[in-house]
Amino acid sequence: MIGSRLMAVGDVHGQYKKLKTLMRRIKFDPKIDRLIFLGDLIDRGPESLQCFDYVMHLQKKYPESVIFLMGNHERHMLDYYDALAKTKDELDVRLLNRTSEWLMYGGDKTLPQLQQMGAKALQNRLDYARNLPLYYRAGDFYFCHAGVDPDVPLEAQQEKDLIWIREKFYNNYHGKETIVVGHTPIQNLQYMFKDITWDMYPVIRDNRIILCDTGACLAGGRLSCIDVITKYVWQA
Ligand SMILES: [Mn+2]
Repeated sequence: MIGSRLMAVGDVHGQYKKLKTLMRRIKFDPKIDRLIFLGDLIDRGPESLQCFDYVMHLQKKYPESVIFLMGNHERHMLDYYDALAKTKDELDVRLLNRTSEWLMYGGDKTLPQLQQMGAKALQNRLDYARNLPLYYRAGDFYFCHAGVDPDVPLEAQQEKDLIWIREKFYNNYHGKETIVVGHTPIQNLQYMFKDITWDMYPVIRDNRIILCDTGACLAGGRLSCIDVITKYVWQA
């Protein structure tokens, strides 16, 4: 289709103003475009719930053209509430640790917002989050939050890798599909890889990886959207 775009948006992390500005700049047309949010709408930023709700509503309105992928922060939120629902005897160490981890890694910004909601509204959000897809495929493009295990075929990827993996994927992926991810801000990646300089733009690697998290929640960071076909970038 002429003029149609296949766009990915990096980690938003509660930056609602940037999200709204970005959406104005993209001029998303649900009739011809596809818009994939790579996960981590919540945590760290002040308006996590607004970001989550905005994308949830957009996705429900245009289920064919808007995709909201699970990030490790959405999973963290779900683990927190799963742990709360268990009795002390049922609680295993993993879930228990996840509750404190979530608050440490930015959930402390999201939790007060969720606590102010009615039980039904909260349940609504959690049910929606629980059903978020882990990946989205379009032709030779594969979108997920963090990356894939390079030793495993795309069809057999596990959730823990799709939402958590870092170095093993960046260093060893050599598949034929282009993998489009968020997860690690490019500000941090430049410490891992000498050949990456953070110039505020998404990074396209030689081994067919497109990194879209430009640290919207960090000082000087931006929220980025890239059309993976033309490589055109919009930012806020
Ligand atoms: Mn993130």
